[in-house]
Amino acid sequence: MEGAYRAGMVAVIGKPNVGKSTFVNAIVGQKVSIVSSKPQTTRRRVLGIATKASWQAVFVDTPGIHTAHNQLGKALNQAAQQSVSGVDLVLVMVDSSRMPGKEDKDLALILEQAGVFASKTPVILCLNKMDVLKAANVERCYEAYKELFPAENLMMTSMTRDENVDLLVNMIVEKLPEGEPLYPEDQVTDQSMRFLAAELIREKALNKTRKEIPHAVACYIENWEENDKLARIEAVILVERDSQKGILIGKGGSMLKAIGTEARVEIQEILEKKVFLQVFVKVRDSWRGNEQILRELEYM
Ligand SMILES: Nc1nc2c(ncn2[C@@H]2O[C@H](COP(=O)(O)OP(=O)(O)OP(=O)(O)O)[C@@H](O)[C@H]2O)c(=O)[nH]1
Ligand SMILES: [Mg+2]
Repeated sequence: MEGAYRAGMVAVIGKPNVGKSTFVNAIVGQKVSIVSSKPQTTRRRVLGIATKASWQAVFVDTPGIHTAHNQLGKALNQAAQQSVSGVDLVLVMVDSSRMPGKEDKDLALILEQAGVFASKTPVILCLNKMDVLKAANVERCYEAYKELFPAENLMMTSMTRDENVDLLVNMIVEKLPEGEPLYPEDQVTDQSMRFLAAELIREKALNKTRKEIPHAVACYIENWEENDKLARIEAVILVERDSQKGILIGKGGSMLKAIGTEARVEIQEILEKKVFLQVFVKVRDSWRGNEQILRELEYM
């Protein structure tokens, strides 16, 4: 006999760059939230919906919690903190390849203040990136994180090597409440195709740039025309300085072309039709400190 159907909301929370979005995409089976090696990749709450024969888990991917230096950073932290309330389970993810530092301690405090460990909502601590954790440090690291985040359930994983991810999923599913699916079975996210397309362009830009540039990049869709056979999309990459614009455009436009080509291929796959994508670069001084622009970008 099969058990009852389980369905629930799971907040995925942690510092930037620990692998939260990588996990959510892996479970959903599709890229719903962009991933990069740069911290603060995720900039708003993104739902990733995984539906199976006997359960549905609605993951709330969140921006990494960090020490905020501007309006954008504050908005990111706020979006993440708000997402721990009203869920059925909280998954706290850490980077197990490093010993906990100040940002981990700050995060632990934030979660404690939000009542995460004291509430009835189950908490799972996921120690990710075990593939880069030195064998000699395993025990020390494990104990240090366990002490900092007093979760009743622990799992060490490697998302990139697909190690223990299935065990983590089992652990999650058995804690979900019994109930009907919350979303239609073919829905994988709450993000619009427009937003996802802009995010994919930003992802390519993040992966090709270094230092301060990834943080200074935003992306939005300026125009979108679509029929049965094709989509014509005009997108804008926003930066804060002329020098950043120069880097994003590249020699003879080569960088922008590469970003556009890579993004177009992925957008085409999702839309299942031909895509004409034009990307422009615009400079808006200090947009990260500008509430109006943050709202227009839907980061607030
Ligand atoms: N070595 C290793 N790298 C990983 C693992 N999981 C994720 N990564 C990498 O870590 C980087 C960050 O991954 P993301 O999924 O974007 O991290 P995030 O926690 O969503 O980051 P923010 O959105 O900035 O909060 C990417 O380069 C991933 O490929 C893992 O298990 N091992
Ligand atoms: Mg992310």
